Amino acid sequence: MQTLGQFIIERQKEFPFSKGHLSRLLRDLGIAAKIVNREVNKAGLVNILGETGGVNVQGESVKKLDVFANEQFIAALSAGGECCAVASEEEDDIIPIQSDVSRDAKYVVLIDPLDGSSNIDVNVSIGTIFSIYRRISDSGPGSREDCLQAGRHQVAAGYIVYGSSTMLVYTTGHGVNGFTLDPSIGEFCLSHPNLRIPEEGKIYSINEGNYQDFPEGVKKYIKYCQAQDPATGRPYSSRYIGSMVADLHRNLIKGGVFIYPATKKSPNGKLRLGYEGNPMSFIVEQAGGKASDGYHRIMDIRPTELHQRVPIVLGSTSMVEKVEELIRQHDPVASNEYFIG
Ligand code: P6P
Repeated sequence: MQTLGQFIIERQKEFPFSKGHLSRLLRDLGIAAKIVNREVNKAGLVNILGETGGVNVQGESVKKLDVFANEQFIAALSAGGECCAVASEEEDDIIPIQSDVSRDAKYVVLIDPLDGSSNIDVNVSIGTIFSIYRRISDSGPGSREDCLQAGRHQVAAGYIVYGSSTMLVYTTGHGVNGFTLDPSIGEFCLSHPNLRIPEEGKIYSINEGNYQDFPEGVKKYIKYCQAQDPATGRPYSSRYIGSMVADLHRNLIKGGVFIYPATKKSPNGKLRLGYEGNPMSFIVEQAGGKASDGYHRIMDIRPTELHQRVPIVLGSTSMVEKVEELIRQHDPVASNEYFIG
């Protein structure tokens, strides 16, 4: 069984000019993930359930584990010496990192430390999502510009899903690999080498409670999924956990499409481009799937704001293309315009 550390070092050879900086950064994230996992697994037993009473930049009530996870990942990245700035869902602005150890840091990390936190108190899977870019600024602490790059410039992306088992899934642009935490040795071990998402799927994931607020094309797609057509395996199954990492991980393994569309109330949807849309798109594309906002490839969108929202359609290619076809047919003009390219 190969551990995450052994795998990272072995794969480092794919980057002939690599000096090991990205490898160390990925290992730093893996260490923080193990610490967060320990607390998530005992959340019901210690006083870290419930809310801090605080509200984060998204205006969402902050759960104590959110705060803990945010602190752990920022601490690991600050101490590791490979990261010059962090942009976190839990922080209004970027966290520049300047210390003796990070003087030559080459990377910035965008992170959702604990996604799906509304599920913490009901014991439903939650997750961490991260996205890594090479800095574009010269030196010193990282800048906002370093953190506002189009998703196609990511050098790595991944997620940790704290579920029936804890898994770390990541890509560096050479395919997707999954590692399962073996608590008996405290190591992430390679369990899902070269993950590929099925071209076809029979699962659609969307919060149908918002149906009345969806664009016409999305409504048509939901009805398409529900139609009786044995030749195409319909009706599909509706599976929606309300935790993006868990929903995406299931669809990555089994095939399916995850949709969080624009709505009348939220013309840019709910999910964030920097630390949800882009990293999950990188993983899905590297696994052979597709990721768009219904009109544009998500990873071609050039961000203008750290916490910018983006509509999301991602998963099995043929399913994403069906959603895009119906959206373009019934909603020919995007309700939002982005900087593309
Ligand atoms: P809704 C969790 O709060 C989250 O950010 C994602 O993990 C999840 O996919 C989505 O929001 C769920 O949103 O509006 O369906 O509850």
